Order: sequence, then structure tokens, then C-alpha cells
Amino acid sequence: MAFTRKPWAEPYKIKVVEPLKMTTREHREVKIKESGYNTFLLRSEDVYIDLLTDSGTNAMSDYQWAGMMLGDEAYAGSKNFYFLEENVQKYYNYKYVVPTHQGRGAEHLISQALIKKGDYVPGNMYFTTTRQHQELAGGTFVDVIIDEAHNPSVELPFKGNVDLNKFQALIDKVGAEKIPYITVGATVNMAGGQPVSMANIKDVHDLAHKYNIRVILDATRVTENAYFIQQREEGYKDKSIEAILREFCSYTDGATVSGKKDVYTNIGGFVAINDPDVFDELRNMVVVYEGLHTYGGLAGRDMEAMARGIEEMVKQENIEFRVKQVQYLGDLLIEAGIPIVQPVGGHAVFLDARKFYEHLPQTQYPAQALAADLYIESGVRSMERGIVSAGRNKETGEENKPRLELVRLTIPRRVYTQSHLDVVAYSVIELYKHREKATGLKMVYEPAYLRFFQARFERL
Ligand code: PM9
Repeated sequence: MAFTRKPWAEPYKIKVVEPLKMTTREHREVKIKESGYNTFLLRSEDVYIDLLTDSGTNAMSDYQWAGMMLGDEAYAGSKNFYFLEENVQKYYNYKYVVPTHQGRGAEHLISQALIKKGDYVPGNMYFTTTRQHQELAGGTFVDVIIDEAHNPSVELPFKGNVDLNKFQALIDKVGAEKIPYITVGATVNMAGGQPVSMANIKDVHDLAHKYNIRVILDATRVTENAYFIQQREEGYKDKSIEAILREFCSYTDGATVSGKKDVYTNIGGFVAINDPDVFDELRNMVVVYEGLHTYGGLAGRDMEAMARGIEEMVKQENIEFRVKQVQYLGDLLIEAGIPIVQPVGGHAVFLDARKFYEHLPQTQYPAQALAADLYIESGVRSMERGIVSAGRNKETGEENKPRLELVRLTIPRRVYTQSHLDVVAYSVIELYKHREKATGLKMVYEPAYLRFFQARFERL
């Protein structure tokens, strides 16, 4: 056999398997209709390959599972908390840690602690739950990502970077005292998993600190970002992921983290901070909303799994395989001429629904329709990341109309093999062949918050 490339494979072997259920097209047509054409409302037992999200859907290692048996389920002072705290300090480089049940718990606390009514919170593209908490705290999110991030086909190595001119313009317009912090997401989920360069985070730090504005990192997928820096930024190719991560975080004042991604766990999160006064406020609030400051809504075993997952996430072979697997699916689709966001990001391949369903206007929710159609075609579950996810303008009530109208094929960590990804690519390519037959959707139920989770649609 002649290889066209050097083969690579999973840096683990499989110890436990979970059977998958195959379904018929007729079954799936009924199920998606019953689910209001929203893949979030499907039962997972009706899904074949589940690429809805990489959040909490990862396979934990034997080291993590063994740690679960060492859960210290004390109400106060669990030893698993101290281990988690130690590893957050060691690997993420922050002084203080407050555990939360998941990422949005951390976002809730930081937003309530730092944002006052009438404040502005810049960020490198919105994330759904992050912006929601900022708005509920009385703030207004302002997008300061570089323009290219909104264009699916512009290829840049660091397409998640903050545009410093946009950040400066906001400071000039509203005044630094109205900006409690800037959120920097790394990698940027809604832009297609695009990274932020070390040079950029350093510049953001310098500009923000000149005006006494904090930098809060969304470090949910920061390990993927560190890998891209190692591969793409001058001066980092011989540095370890661990060293890059510490340096990256050193340019920020704190972080919110969903442990359900990089850290490989099924639940968990934390907020970390360097300022002792902010820590005091966070630690005080966590007892109201999550639980005591040494468990934050988690069982001791969950904190142990997170602490151990942090050690695993920085291992070169793990992060390299993770990103390469995503690239593998992306390459299959690019070769077949499928319109996707390029370059391929760290956690998912994003189909460009505007180009895929060129004949459908954005008001007919093309990405929502495409996610539903892909499920009908193959049993593969994906997620809309377009106009439905973008929600409404909080002042005018008008629908936000993002340039990016995407469907996300998200790869859970250590769960699927290359063969599964071959099946996914084949299914997308088949659907693309008869794309002109697709019809749009109308929304028939719209929840007030984070509507994409529970909205319902009908075929037009
Ligand atoms: N992300 C995702 O699928 C799960 C829920 S939203 C559909 O991508 C970032 C960058 C995230 C994220 C969750 C959260 C919230 C914060 N920041 O889900 O609350 O991608 O743990 O984290 C999801 P939790």
C-alpha cells in the first residue's frame, strides 16, 4: 500500500465501548419533526454519530476514572478541591480558584462581580452564554474581533485576534471607566474555533492595563489555542504546551473555564483570578448560586476528574491528536469542494450554510435547516451557529443577523475514530449533491433566553 501521508493514530487504545444505534431515514424524519427541527430537542438514542458538541461529551481516561473513586465527598474542605486548586495554579498560572458547576456558572459569577448597569464589555466575538450573563448583569457586549473573523473563507493563522483599533475606539467612545473588562476567548468558538496569537494577547493586555481595564480570558479551549501558537507563531515551535499556556494566561487577570471541553470531563468549571478583592467577592457569591467555595456545585469526584484532566490536556500527543482529528474531517470536506470555514479550527468543522444552501435567505434559517437535513440524511447530529444562535438585539428586539451562518460538526475528545469521521464526510457530501431541494424553516416557538437551545420550527 502506498501512503500519501505519514499515518498517525489515536494516542490511546479503547477499553470500554458504547454501542451505537443505527436508525432509518423514515424514523429520523419523524423524530426531527417531533423535535421542532431543532437538534437540541432530539433524544440522543435517536442519534447515530453525535457531533452536537464537544462539551461534556468527552471520554475520560482510566486515570480520570480511577480518580473518581477517590472522591472526598465532604461538604467542606474536600481534598479534591485542593488538588484542583493546585493544578489550576500550576498550569493556568492564576492565584485564586473558585469551582463552579460548569462554564456558565463561572460566567455568571464574574459578570455579577464586575459589571455595573450601563457598562460595556468588549470581546473577540460573542459567545452565547457569555453574552447572556453580561447582559443580565446590565452590560452591553461589543464585538472587537478582527473583521476577517466574520468571513468564512479568509485564511489567517490567528483569525481570533482582537482588533486593537476597535478596542481603542470603544474606550474613546464610552470611556474606560465604563469598561470593567475585556473578554478574550481562546480559541474563538463562534468564529470557527480560531486562535488568538501570543503577540495579540500581549498587546490586548498592554492596551487594557494602560486604561485600568481587566483582561478576562475564556480559557475553555485555551489548550487548543496553545497548540496553534506552537505550530504557527514564530518563536514557539520548541516550547511546550504547558509553557505556552502559562505565558498566555500571564497576560490576563483571570479566566472563566468550562471543564467540559479541554479538561475532558463530563461536568465542571471554575473561575480563576489574581486580584484578592475580586476573589473575595467571587468566593462570597459562589455560596449563594453554586455551593460552598470548596465544591461550587460539584461532587468531590468531579473536581478530581478535572484536576487530573488538566494534567492530560497539556500532553503534546493528546492535544496534537485532538486538533489533527478535526483537521482530518475538514480536509475530507475541502477536497470534496464543500464550503466550510477556513482555516479549520481546533474543536469543530463549520459548514458555511450560506453557500451550502445558497437559495435560502437567512430569514429562513438555512443553518438550522441544514443541521436538520444532515440528521435526516445520516443520523449525524450537528448544531446551528447562525441567526438562531445570535438571538435578538437587547435594545431593539430585532433579530441579530450575523455574517456567519454556520453548522458546527463538533468532535468530542477521544470518542470517535477516523472511520466515524469518514462516514460524517460522506453524509455531508451526499447531502450537498441534492442541496437545491432544501427548504427553509419558520420559527414557531421562541424562548426568551438562549433561544437556540429550545426554539421550535416548522418547514416552510
Ligand atoms: N460551549 C458548546 O457546545 C456548550 C453549550 S453552548 C451550545 O460549544 C465557551 C467558549 C463555550 C461554552 C460552552 C461556555 C459555557 C463558555 N465559553 O457549557 O456552561 O464554548 O460549561 O460553558 C458549548 P458550559
